[in-house]
Amino acid sequence: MAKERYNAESITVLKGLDPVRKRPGMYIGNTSTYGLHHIVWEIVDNSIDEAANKFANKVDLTLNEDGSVTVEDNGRGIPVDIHPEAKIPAVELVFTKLHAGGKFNNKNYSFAGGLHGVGASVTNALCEWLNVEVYRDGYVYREEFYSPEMNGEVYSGIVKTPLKKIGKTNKKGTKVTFMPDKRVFDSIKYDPEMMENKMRELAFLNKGVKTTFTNNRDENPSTMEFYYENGLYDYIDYINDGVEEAKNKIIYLSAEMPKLKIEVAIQHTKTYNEHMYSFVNNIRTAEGGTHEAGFRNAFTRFMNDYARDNNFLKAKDPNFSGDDFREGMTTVLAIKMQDAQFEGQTKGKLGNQDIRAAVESLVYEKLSEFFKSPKNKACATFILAQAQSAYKTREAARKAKQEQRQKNSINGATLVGKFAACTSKNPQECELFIVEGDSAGGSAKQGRDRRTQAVLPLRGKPLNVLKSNSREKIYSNEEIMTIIAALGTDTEADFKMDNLRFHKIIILSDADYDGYHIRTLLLAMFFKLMPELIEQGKVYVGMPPLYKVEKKGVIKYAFNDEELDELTAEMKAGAGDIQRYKGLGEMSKEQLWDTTLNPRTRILTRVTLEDVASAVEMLDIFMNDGAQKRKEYIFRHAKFNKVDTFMEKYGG
Ligand code: 28G
Repeated sequence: MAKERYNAESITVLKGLDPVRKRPGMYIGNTSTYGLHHIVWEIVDNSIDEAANKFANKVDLTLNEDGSVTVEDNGRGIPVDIHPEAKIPAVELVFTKLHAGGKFNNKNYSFAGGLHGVGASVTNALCEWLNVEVYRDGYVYREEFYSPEMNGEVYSGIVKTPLKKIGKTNKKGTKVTFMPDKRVFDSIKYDPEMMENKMRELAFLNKGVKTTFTNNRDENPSTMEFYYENGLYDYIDYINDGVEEAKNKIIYLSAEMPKLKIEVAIQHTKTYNEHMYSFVNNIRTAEGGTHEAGFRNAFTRFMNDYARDNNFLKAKDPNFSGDDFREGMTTVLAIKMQDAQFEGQTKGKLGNQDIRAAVESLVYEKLSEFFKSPKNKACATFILAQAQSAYKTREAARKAKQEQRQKNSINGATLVGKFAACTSKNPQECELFIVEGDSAGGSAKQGRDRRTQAVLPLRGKPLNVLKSNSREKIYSNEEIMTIIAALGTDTEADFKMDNLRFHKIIILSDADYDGYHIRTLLLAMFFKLMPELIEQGKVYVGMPPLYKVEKKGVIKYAFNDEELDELTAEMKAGAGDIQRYKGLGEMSKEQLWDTTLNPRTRILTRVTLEDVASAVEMLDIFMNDGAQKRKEYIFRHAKFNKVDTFMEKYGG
């Protein structure tokens, strides 16, 4: 990469910080936990950019006792010379002007973080105070900023003490300490575990860079150091550490072009799921995008070519599918590029179209090199054997499914009797209640709004799909086939969201252990066969009340013990006025309508992927299946998308 010397003229847009204070959400998403951490990563990213461009090899993050945060790197130090147009020190520009900085014309940096690219001034704008020290050319420079309130107005991030040479040093770099403003943020509670994970991740993604995380807010202060000589190679090793099944050799590839850097590590294990962790400019792209697509195309195409060249596939054999090659595959893909465009719901998807072909051709080329070596023949054989068995399983599943479908005549016979359809054919207004037990099913059928609410009673417990990897078994399970038939979407590779007959799928089970187990089994089934339904928020859990309180003809319901206490006090009711529901089956059709079915009064909880992850963990099999899967789940869900409350509450 070409490294031009910084020149202050590359700064073009200069704007004050008031807009940031007025509308923080526009710049950092929100002013709760997410936003609080965002302003920290904003600063850390600047250090990492300096390191990614090889000017620094150490980045430290510290939570201080007083709630302030310190970030330090050993880079060149932010320039302190006076900017010719702005007539203030360059470092002051960085912290007091919106959009000031080389990042936005990409002259000073070859690769810069995209999502966090709004700059250090945003952090300064949202702090009570911020101090920066620059170690450069043998001197220590210091400048202080603050956000005072004068005449009822907050002046954000203005200079408190102008830039001053305060001493000599032989070190170089930048140190920033800041106190997030309590007038802006809901709270100043950090998530140290997430910060630790992020610093570790940054070390994996930037090999040769040492990152540290120090927590001095804890009773027992601690420092963690992360350093990985082999980058993503070490990352894969870390991710697959707990896998007990056989593991293939790690494939490690890296390639560099003038405007694109690719690093990828791949490892297959004798497990079933695929895990892909992709990053662009150190930012996780959980929603994928063009770089992932390019990588997948390259991998599938190369492995099929290799299989043919080495007589693994005969002339008349069809190619393996991408899915065949991805069973048990873990990939970490990290690219660095200019002008990354992030899109998607959570800005976690790379949109740059030209990246697809670039990644595809580079990865194909590097795979060819890797597998040219006779040393890596066994590595290829492992993958091809795995693909072969995946292919066979898939074929068997397809056949079993087809046969079963004919037997079941998916939309017809078996659905009648058990399943009570609704009369509306408009999925936008239709709801499916999956109800535990025939008696509750009966009340629900009678109590529902027949036009929009369909009811499917479950007799037994649905099969634990996580325990059984046999598609034959899954697709001959009566409960599961009935649900699939009712939904209309088909499953797995054949899944079609467009055919979904209900915009809400509501699980109604009792508030006891069996009910909880049934709910968990259903969630596991949705997760394995139709994860899109959960991803797109179509699955809900209904909440039946636990108690009925009846006094002088007035009936009220309580959903938990606290509510019961409130109700009995309010209604001056005694023990004799309280009925505890042992199950949905005990409710009359009217009661069921009032408490659980009626969209105006019921309580629904939308199921998230995190719910499923934690529910699924509870299943015995999951425990048996080893610590690795748990670890993968926690890794995948807790790290990047941590939610405080697992269930998002919806009021009807
Ligand atoms: C410690 C916490 C956060 C940084 C640098 C190094 C340079 C730099 C940073 O310049 C261009 C200059 C001022 C706007 C670049 C030093 C070239 C030569 C740098 C950091 C444009 C960026 N010498 N280290 N910025 N700016 N570390 N760590 O912020 O005018 S930011």
